[in-house]
Amino acid sequence: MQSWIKSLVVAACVFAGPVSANYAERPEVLAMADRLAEQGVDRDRVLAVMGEAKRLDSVINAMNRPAERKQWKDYRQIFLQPARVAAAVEFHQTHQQTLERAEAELGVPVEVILAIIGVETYYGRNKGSFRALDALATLGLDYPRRAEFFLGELESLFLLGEAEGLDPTALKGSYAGAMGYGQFIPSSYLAYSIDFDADGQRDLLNNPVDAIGSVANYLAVHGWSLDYGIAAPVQAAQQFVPEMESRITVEHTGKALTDAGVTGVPASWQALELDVLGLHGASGDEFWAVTQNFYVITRYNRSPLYAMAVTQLAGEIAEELNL
Ligand SMILES: [Ca+2]
Repeated sequence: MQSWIKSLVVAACVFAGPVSANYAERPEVLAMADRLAEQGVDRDRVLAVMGEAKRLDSVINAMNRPAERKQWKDYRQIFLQPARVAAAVEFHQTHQQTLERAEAELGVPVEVILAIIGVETYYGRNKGSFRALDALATLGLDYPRRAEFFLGELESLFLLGEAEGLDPTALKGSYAGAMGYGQFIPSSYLAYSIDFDADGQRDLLNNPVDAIGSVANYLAVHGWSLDYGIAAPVQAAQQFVPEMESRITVEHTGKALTDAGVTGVPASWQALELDVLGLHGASGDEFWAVTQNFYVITRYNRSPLYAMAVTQLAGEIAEELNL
């Protein structure tokens, strides 16, 4: 009798106890494996790979202290450095023809492509050393705040492996599962990467030609326009900034801003949809009129500080290269 009760208690602990350390046994993963099987990915292989996935506390710690929590005056110093501009010039020397082809075919300026790759990975120097599988499993299964998003990315990692013949256990990236020169998360890799050297594979991890084309394609698909710039400094615009260093929308015309007393809006931007971004700069608060192109950069990374770092790095690169 006693042993019968004991085994019942043991069984209850097994079923109601802490969630399994083996990711392959988690109900979310079993459901994911079912969904992937419907899309042609081998279910047993998915579960075998998930059995190898490791929870990484370093990934959770990194998620809890992103650089975007800095103010602009500190954030910009990370990216707006002469060494990064010099690295852009060097990358341009190697890939000038590809960059110019991307601008011609996809309509995104050379310096903007360079700035994105420079901010993301310092021209491939910091592509990330986490296994994407471990990072995405950790965030999808042990980081409740963003679990739904990252479980979706984990699923996309398997679809990517299937589509491109890549081994999901071999792909490396950032703590958030972003991969390659341009740091594409799996769903973006699937949706927006292109085979820019036409060798039959979309390789953003080791092929800078595909990476350049894919960064340009991402911005192009999200609405980049060569008809206007990105940002211009303005004055007397405080009333249009309800929150400093906050997300932007593009909903005021340049004319409306000008009519309301904002100065510095370029004459050619009067009919465009714009927003005003307020930043805590090194010399005090600064205000910028920003176009749809700025908004497009925030589709790459939601932070307006990120988008401004890309914008200003692009400006410095263009100056250095006489673009
Ligand atoms: Ca290729």
